[in-house]
Amino acid sequence: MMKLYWAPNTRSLRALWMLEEAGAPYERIHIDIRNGGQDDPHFRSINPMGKVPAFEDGAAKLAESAAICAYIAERCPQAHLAPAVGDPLRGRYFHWLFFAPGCIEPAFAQKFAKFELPPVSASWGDFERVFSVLEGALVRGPWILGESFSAADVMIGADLLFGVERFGIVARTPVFDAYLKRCHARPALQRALAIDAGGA
Ligand SMILES: N[C@@H](CCC(=O)N[C@@H](CS)C(=O)NCC(=O)O)C(=O)O
Repeated sequence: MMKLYWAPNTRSLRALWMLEEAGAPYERIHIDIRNGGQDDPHFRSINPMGKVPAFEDGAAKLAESAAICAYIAERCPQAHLAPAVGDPLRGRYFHWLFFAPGCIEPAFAQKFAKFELPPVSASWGDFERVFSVLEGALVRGPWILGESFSAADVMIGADLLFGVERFGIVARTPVFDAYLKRCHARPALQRALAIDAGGA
């Protein structure tokens, strides 16, 4: 059985949402990161970083939200959460899946910590570039790849949910609002948010 190591109101919402989309049975294990739960040796053996989400599937152990989402998409092909190997759309799928940790995360950090780097040398450019590029990619919709929802939407959607709705650091635009509305209409996200709100 797949096991998700998780804590409420954290980046593990992404993996939780993804598992709910996949529709396969999984066990959810709460790691109390606000009280040192991340120091548990078994948990550290899965993620030496001591961060949630982390994931176990038999002998497979991994962490990093985007990697977990990609793994689940392949583990549960019946849920069609990634373009098939050989489909040209798989290029853009990887592009946006990696854009979330590679560009959105550092853009958030830049905004919170208020630091400046030359956009030419910063790997994400800068905050404004990241969200204007993302908005441009979401104009067509309904999803980041067009018609098909994928693990990349879980990563992008969860980041916009935090950036726009919870932190208010990403400006609301009609494009982001419409995309988030479509995300919220998904029963899997509704279930994940309900679990998350229920706490441990
Ligand atoms: N790069 C990781 C980041 C995960 C992360 O930052 N998790 C935070 C909660 S949002 C955490 O577990 N913090 C506990 C700690 O660092 O001790 C991912 O994308 O999954």
